[in-house]
Amino acid sequence: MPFPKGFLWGGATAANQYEGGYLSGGKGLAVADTLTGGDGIHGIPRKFIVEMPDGSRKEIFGSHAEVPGGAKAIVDPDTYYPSHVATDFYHHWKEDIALFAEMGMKCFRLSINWTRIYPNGDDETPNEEGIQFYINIFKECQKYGIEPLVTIYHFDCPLHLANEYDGMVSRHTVDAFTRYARTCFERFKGLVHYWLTINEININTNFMMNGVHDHISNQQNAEQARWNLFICSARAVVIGHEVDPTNKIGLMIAQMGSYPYSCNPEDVMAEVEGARDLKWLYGDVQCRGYYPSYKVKQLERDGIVIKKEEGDDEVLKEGVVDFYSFSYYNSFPMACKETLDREVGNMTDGNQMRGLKNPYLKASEWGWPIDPTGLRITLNQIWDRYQLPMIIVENGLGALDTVEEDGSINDDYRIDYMRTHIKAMKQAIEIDGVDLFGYTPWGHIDLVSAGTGEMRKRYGFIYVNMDDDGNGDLSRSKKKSFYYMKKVYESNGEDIE
Ligand code: BGP
Repeated sequence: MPFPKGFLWGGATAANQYEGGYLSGGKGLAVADTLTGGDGIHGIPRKFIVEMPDGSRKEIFGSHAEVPGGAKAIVDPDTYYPSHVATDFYHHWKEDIALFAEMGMKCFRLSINWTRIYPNGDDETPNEEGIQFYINIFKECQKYGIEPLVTIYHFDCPLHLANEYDGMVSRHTVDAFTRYARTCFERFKGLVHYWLTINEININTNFMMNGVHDHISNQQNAEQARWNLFICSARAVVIGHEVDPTNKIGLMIAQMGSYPYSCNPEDVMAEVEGARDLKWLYGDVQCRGYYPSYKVKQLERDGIVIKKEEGDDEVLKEGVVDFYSFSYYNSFPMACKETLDREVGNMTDGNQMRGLKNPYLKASEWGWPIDPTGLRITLNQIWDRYQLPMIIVENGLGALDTVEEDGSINDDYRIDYMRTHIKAMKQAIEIDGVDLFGYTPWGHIDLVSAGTGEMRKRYGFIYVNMDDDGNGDLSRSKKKSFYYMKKVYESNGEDIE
């Protein structure tokens, strides 16, 4: 039996894309509440509407776009924001958790909405209604024997901290996060045992995720925010262990697979350097507790001096994680400048970034390369580097679904995607001996896309009737993949055909 007993089969969501109820129950505004929808297939990006220091208004396109210093993102009353209702877990949590149990889920990954607990991010006391909302959810999970896996911070920087404090650039935000994390550990003690500190910490130093202004033009800002994020994560680990030593606390990285574009040594070296910047740095720091030599050297070369506070280096050491979690959707070839200049027209999309096309791979409707073997390679690379238990906390296919006249949704393309990726996991356990303890595919119930703000880019095994313009009664129905996943989960991964 390749999958160990007690393997955490599940599904994954994030509050800013799933919960809705954006001002209900005392919740405050997050940056995510100021991002409009886009159209990924036709290349129309999401946008922010901001107020500039001189009082003028500006539209800023692209979820990773640079927001200039002093600009404040706003909610415009005449604009539609998909996250405000999202797929309304806020009002459907009981029904949804019952469906998760029916699908055989053993684990439910969700994130706590920082602004539901602290509406401005830095309030003195937490919002009790927000805390109760999550307690109810965890108790409901308990009823079905579903283990919650909680991300403390998933792309929902409080708007107040972004607009007034430049988000994660500021120590004020780090301290506010620390208080927030402590509240989560203390108030949800005994109900939650598995935690992730910061979602996709490796793609996080921008306005959308962290309220950082000028993150492209001001490298000092970006590097300071990166350091501050590491401090936040490490402090959370330390506090989580102090509050309950049985807590298991992990990092979370967008683990893009990467290959050298060719056997040209220059392409190979480009991959070594590119992969360090993109992903390994974040594991190296959070698993080992210090900045690796290649990062120290780069900062020296670039003349960046990070502002540290007393105790920072120690907390980084103490706050190393218990396990390694990651999202995996696609891989990209990496290449040296000469190759890149030659191949410049040969790019495609992927999770949170674009990259060179790989001629050996097919792609999703959104252009994301599909690479199950890359998942096996990735599991091996992480295991070789850190020897820590691993869990895949996001993976899946964003696709256009068709509802047939009889209401059925025959998503065989999604089933194929799941089957090939689960097979790769199976091989990594059975043949390579990696320590993998769970799998929570992304958006197992339809939710709003982070990259494009679309609803029609669906990942779910459970369909939610809601479209890109906010039309739909939010009713839930089971896709063909629901039954496939149920079979896989109930057989503990034995039956994947
Ligand atoms: C990851 C995020 C998720 C999720 C997923 C799918 O980067 O952690 O929040 O959204 O990607 O991406 P998208 O929604 O852009 O299709």
